[in-house]
Parts: sequence; structure tokens; C-alpha cells
Amino acid sequence: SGLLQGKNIVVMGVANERSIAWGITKSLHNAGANLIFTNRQERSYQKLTKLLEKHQIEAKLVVTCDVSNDESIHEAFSEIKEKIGVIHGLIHSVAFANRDELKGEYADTSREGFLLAQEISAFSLVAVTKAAKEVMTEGGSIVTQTYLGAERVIENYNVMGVAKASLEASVRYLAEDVGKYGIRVNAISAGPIRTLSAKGVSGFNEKTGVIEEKAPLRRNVDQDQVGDATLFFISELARGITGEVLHVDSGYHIIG
Ligand code: 0WD
Repeated sequence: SGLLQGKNIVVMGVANERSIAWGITKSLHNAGANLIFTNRQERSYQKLTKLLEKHQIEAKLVVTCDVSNDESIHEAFSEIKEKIGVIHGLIHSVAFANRDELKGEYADTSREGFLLAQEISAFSLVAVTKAAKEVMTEGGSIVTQTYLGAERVIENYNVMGVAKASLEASVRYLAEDVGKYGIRVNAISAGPIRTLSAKGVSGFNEKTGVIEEKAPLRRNVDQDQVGDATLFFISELARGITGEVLHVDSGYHIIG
């Protein structure tokens, strides 16, 4: 029973139990989806296998995919095509920037650090959309994860904010490209959530405190709330929506 019964969905970016992609996994699983996972490293693979076992979730397939490598993306989606056939959804929950550039002044960003953040956090969506559309022959839905730092200056978020702005613009351009194939592309803009990646951003604890104080709902969001909003985008309930950025942030972005 469920909204996603019989649908094959690829999830990229489960590092551990705190990952936003893990909250998304639980929502998609509860809706009846068949799940395929991609991991960058062996370490994440072990963690994912244990997590799936613990929660009694079956993976249809787990493949390696390092988004910094075109060959790795190609191999991952070839294997998915060969072993699964058609996919109906893709979750992109991947980002990276050098830790020492997630503090201080944005003006101090290095050329290499700028390009790295853009490559892993924004271009990766372009590359995986191109690969995924070949396997989405029945139409589909792609959902990525962004953050308010794309729209506003948020202390310390710096080079990642600029990469997220690029990611959000990519969502719009990609939505236009693949719309004619019945594929939708959307983003969730989540409030701050304590994860492995979030630890890399200086002053993260202060950010969650501000949400409790100022957001209309006066509480932080969690991975499960992002999971349910992502489920909506993946499902047919969102069939009229593409190129959109949906805030799952207790309403914080409306407050001046
Ligand atoms: O507050 C937060 N945590 C927010 C996060 C608020 C709003 C948005 N986001 C975004 C992040 O920017 C990111 O795009 O959500 C997405 C997921 O982030 P997360 O859940 O906070 O972080 P984490 O649990 O560390 O997962 C990030 C994944 C890891 O998976 P693996 O399997 O590789 O350990 O991104 C992965 C990272 O390693 N990643 C890569 N995956 C493939 N190829 C690569 C790469 N080259 N680099 C990083």
C-alpha cells in the first residue's frame, strides 16, 4: 500500500543515520517505493548496510557513485539500467566544501575551493540528471536539497551559499530541459539539521537556536519532515510542480 508502490527510486547521499537522505529513505520506504542507493565510499556502504538491516528496509541495489567523477556516474547509472531497468525518481542529497572556507569572509574563498563547492554541490545535479533521464523512460521526479544561504547572506555559509544559488538556478534550467520527457526537477530548502555535513559549518548551534526563537513554528525541522516533503515531490501529488524550491524550515524564511 502506498503512493510509491512499484516505483523505483534512487537515493544519493546516505552517509549515516543523521543524513537527510536517511529521513527521505524512511518516507519513501513507508510509501512503498523500491529503493536503490548510491554511496561515495566503502565506509558509507558499511553504515548503510547496517542501517537498512536495523530498520528492515530492503535495498534493490547499492552502487558506488562519486559525483566528482564522470566515469563513476556513468558506471553507476549503467548498472542501474542493467539491473533495475526503469527508474521513476532520484534523490540528490550531496554537497561538499572545504571546512576552512565555511567560516570567516567569503572574499577569502580560494579558486580551488570555489570550484570544488560548485562541482560537488551544483554541477553534480546537472551530471546525474543527464544520466538519470536515460533511465526515466516513463517520466519521473528529481529532488535536490538546498538551503536559505542561496538566497540570503548567512554567516559562515559563504562558498556553499553561492554553490546552492547555482544549484537552485540549475533546478530551473534542468526543469525546462527534461519537462518535455515528463520529468520534474524540484528542490527542498530545509532549515538547519544536525548532520555530519552541518558540523563543517561554523556556528551551526547558533543557527538552530535562532529558528526556535524566530521561526513561526518556534521549533527546528528534522530529517523526517524533509523526508515527507520530498515524498510529496516524488509522488504524483506534485505532478503539476517543477522548477520549484519548497522551504521546509518552520516558516523561518518569511521572517524579516
Ligand atoms: O542543515 C543541514 N544539514 C542542511 C543540509 C540544510 C539544508 C540543506 N542541506 C543539504 C546539504 O547541503 C546536502 O546537499 O542536504 C544535503 C545532505 O546533507 P546532510 O544530510 O546534511 O549531510 P551528510 O549526512 O553528511 O550527507 C552528505 C552526503 C555524504 O554521503 P557519503 O555516502 O558520501 O558519505 O554527500 C556526500 C557525503 O559524503 N558527498 C558525496 N557523494 C558522492 N560523491 C560526494 C561525492 N563526491 N561528496 C560528498
